[in-house]
Amino acid sequence: MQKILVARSIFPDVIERLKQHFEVDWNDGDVLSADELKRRLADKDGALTAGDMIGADVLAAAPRLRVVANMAVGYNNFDMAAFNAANVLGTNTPDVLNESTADFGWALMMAAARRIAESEHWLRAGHWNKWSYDGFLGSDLYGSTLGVIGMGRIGQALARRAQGFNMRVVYHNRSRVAPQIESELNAEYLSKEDLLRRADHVVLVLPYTKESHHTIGAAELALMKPTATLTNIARGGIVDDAALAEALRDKRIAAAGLDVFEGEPKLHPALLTVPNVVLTPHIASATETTRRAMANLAADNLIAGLGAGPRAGQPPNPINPDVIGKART
Ligand code: 8YV
Repeated sequence: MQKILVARSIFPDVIERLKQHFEVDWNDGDVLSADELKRRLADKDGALTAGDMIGADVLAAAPRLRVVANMAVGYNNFDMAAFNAANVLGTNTPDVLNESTADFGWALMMAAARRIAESEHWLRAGHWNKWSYDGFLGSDLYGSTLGVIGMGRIGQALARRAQGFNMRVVYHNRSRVAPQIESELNAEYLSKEDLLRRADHVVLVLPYTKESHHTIGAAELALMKPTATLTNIARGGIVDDAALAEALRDKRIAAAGLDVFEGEPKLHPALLTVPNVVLTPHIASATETTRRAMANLAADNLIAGLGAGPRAGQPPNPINPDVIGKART
């Protein structure tokens, strides 16, 4: 029987599914250190990960490893050049999380714009003793301009919701989306700089790569309106968190909503000192239905990638399909 490592705690029934095909080594505890990950992968044919860093060193320590299934759509934790060099297949879990993640982007954006977390903290601290006309004034979403940076599947799901709020949609992406999608979403393509100048609410939904590192830094924040909000549901590192904390402290933008952080689960300490930011622990895809769908899709990918189950050899979401069928090097 082939051996796999499930590197993270996941739904026990998904582990049971995997056990029908593989000998399963399940890490149901704390996140494995790099050394422990290498040690546990040394005799494995496959792995199921969720954000664990898999680089050339890990692949070298795991000479039998042929498939790594990430329970995430983003796979910046995989060094794909190393995967390709070693003929290791990487897979991800796109689509099943689009709507939940788009819903959450709206929740964060609305919480930031309408100061929901900030006012709740104030209330809980016992400060509320009278209604006041200017208490926690925020900015409107209805009728305003939404700026989406990263118009992929989640960006499009987010933009679609803007129609109910009578918002103009402007977007920036590596390349323009098809004219039909632009007209369906009523979305106008802009340069990043023009988008930042025009949008009332900016949401980041782009993948993290070397190129997208610090897409939003001090220079970009300076272009935004002082009444604008910034929401990051993409990846830590896309925003320069130190620069953002400063901009929030100096009220150069009104508020932010952040679900992801550079170096998470650690946060830049300055973010914890500014009130006008809503902070959540990377939960944009976290609904019962969606996380189950992601876990099962990751399992489907691993099972098929390792040549088992009804789709043997044809995993649904290969990131680097060219390596399928090639001998591990
Ligand atoms: C994951 C995510 O839950 O899919 C992604 O890219 O950011 C989340 O949905 C998280 O990355 C853990 O793998």
